Amino acid sequence: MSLHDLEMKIERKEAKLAVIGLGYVGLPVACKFAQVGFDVLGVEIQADRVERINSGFSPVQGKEPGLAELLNQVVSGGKLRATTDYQELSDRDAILIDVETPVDENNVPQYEALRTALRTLGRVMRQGTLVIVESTIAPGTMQSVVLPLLEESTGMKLDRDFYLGNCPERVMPGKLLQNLQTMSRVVGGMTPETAETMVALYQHIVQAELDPTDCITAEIVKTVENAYRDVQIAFANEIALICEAVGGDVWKVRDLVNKAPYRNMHLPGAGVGGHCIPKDPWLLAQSARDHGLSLRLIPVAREINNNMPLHIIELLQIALNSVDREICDSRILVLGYSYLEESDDSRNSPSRTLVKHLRDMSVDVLIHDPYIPPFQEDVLKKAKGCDALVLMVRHQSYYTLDLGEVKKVMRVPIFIDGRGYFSSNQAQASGWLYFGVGKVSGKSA
Ligand code: SAJ
Repeated sequence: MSLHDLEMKIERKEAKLAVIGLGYVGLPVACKFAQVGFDVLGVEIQADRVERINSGFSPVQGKEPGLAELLNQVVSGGKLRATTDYQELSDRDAILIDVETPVDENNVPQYEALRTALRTLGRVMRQGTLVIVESTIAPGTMQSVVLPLLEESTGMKLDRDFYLGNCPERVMPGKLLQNLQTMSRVVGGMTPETAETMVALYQHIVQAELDPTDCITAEIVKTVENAYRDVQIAFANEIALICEAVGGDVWKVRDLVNKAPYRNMHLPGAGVGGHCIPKDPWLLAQSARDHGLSLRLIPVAREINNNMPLHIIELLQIALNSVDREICDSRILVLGYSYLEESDDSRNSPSRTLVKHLRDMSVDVLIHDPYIPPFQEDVLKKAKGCDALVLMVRHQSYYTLDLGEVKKVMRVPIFIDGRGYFSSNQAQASGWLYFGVGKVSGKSA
């Protein structure tokens, strides 16, 4: 099929679509295309997820407004079906790939899932198919990994027998469907004509700007937008450390700095978690390394942010020593285990790092998190006999805590504030020994 014929089928919503990888990105996009009337096949290796989806239930945990209802609607309407069998891809016209692209402990990108998906797809893909990689990949990966693998596994030639593009996603847990519809997207095609056909596809579900470009630009934009955020957060964290040292309050400083035009100082805090921000800067750095360029700013920003959970431990040690207690003899309650407020997603969360290090120091650590089942028991109960509360995530429910009541059950009323939870005068009035990231520490409240 020619690209023009494919574009006509897409415009008439007659094109048969597939999404490989039904995770937090693939599932919402499969549902959205099904909702507007496309026949969508979801291919997923986890049989239990396939079964759950075909029963009309969303496997995505956490608060995702509208997703469960939409999934049930499109599955029962026969527009979305999930399978583990790649063979079923043989009648598909356009195939989106949304598999994980993690980095290993040395921050080297791991493309096993992507390679497997491409090889398996290549064995069954028919002539004239459009393949779109939505996963976040290091700049240059489309040319150096995706294209060769597809040509090798299909025996076909790009732009003669199949078409290829890269359209990175911009979703955020808690707003998956909303972001999908309202965020602009970079649409990278291996040729301008392919990019235009991709725009014709995405405009069925995206109500924001679609920016056609080439693949290398799409790959760079995606990794840069997250590296930008990581560097900005690292800057805020370094200013927090300066404020602690010289006696300032970083939250007050940040508010006033951001009154200056063109300033946007991010939020300092207990660290940077999730599956995007800690990873994507390394994808960018890998491409630079592949071209003999060793970066400085981006890796240092990663180091600063990765160090923040350890800085929380430093604050804890200062606080405990100020009341002649040793950290190894203490009991600590960590408030918040997910990587982000109002989420149950704890991937790469700063709290994971904090808890591991504290337990390695023989500290007795308890965890509370309103969204993560093992940790949902009442804070007042968990705080009993503790020597410190460490706030790591700004879950809304922590604002309703009666800290006066909590203080009564503590052995020592130390509050380590990792997220600017208290304003300074609140700390003074509430009777806690308060130490906060970016604040003058040790003020007995
Ligand atoms: N964080 C800070 N300071 C900040 C902002 C975030 O310490 O100023 C921490 C958070 O506590 C969290 C981590 O960084 O641990 C990541 O937070 P995030 O708000 O960036 O949330 P993510 O990881 O879900 O980021 C995603 C990204 N979206 C995509 O990759 C498509 C990111 O580019 C978006 O900016 C972000 O969602 C968003 O806010 O939409």
